[in-house]
Amino acid sequence: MTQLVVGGAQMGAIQRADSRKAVIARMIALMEEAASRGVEMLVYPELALTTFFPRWYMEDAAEVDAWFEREMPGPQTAPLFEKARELGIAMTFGYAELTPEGRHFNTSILTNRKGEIVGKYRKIHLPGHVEYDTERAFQHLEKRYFEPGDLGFPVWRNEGVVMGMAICNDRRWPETFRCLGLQGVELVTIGYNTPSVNSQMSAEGLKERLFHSELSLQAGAYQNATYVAGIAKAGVEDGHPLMGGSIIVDPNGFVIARAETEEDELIVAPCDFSACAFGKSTIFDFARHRRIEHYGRITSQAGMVVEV
Ligand code: CDT
Repeated sequence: MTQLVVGGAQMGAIQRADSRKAVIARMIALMEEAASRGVEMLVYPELALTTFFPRWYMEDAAEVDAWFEREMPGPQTAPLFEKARELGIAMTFGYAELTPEGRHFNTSILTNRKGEIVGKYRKIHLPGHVEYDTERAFQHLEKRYFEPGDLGFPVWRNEGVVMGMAICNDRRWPETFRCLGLQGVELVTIGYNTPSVNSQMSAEGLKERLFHSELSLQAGAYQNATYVAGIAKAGVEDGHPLMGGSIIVDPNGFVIARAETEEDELIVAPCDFSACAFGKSTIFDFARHRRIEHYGRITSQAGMVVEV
């Protein structure tokens, strides 16, 4: 029976002018608070080291690459790893990854309690668009700056728990959770940067966006009998609001910890991973109940086809 105290380190706004050093200092402060509250596994948001730069249209490759990390840990992030090692806290956080081959990914890594990287995930469901879109209230250029992840949806046994990662928009896709669920996942970590309003439909505001996020995270947890930690970068970044709403969800789909602010805020939940076994062996015993002979469309067809 494995138990871990899971923490969610929601982060408030990071302005375009903020340095990596200042951001890492905030992450370390959250980690120290987490240690004081007994946290053993700490989840930070997507693109945790910088502002959500895909809202800015850029043409200059050097300007774009300045938002990316060429090594992990690198000189700027090493203090975070050292602190994690010192405190014995496993962690996951997101960052923009530039590979030695010049490839760009929206990435998250997972470490153990010794500060060693044990897993890497590259975001698969990239939202947004490639070119400047005059029809939108603001830009969301993830498809311009990143290529879709090439690592699939792996899991790792980390500190005795089967863990998997997803990033932001991935949480809206049941395929994400099911790919992890089919590998016995017990903790799905998901960092996000979600604008508080829809750039293409002003009627969809904060209330609706928070609802959609919770709906997706709770459904993913329940339908795969797994804990889920969905952790925001929130607050107003250079005039652009990002929603909070970080939650930790149990394998029955209930929210067991919730952030109340749009600032740097720690949420904590003791998790007993033996609680995943009941759902996995009964209503969501995939081996007994899935009917894969009828699921061909899921992998053979991307877009909707109306034939009637
Ligand atoms: N970062 C990220 O993936 N954000 C998206 C915004 C969707 S609207 C383009 C999200 O799913 O929250």
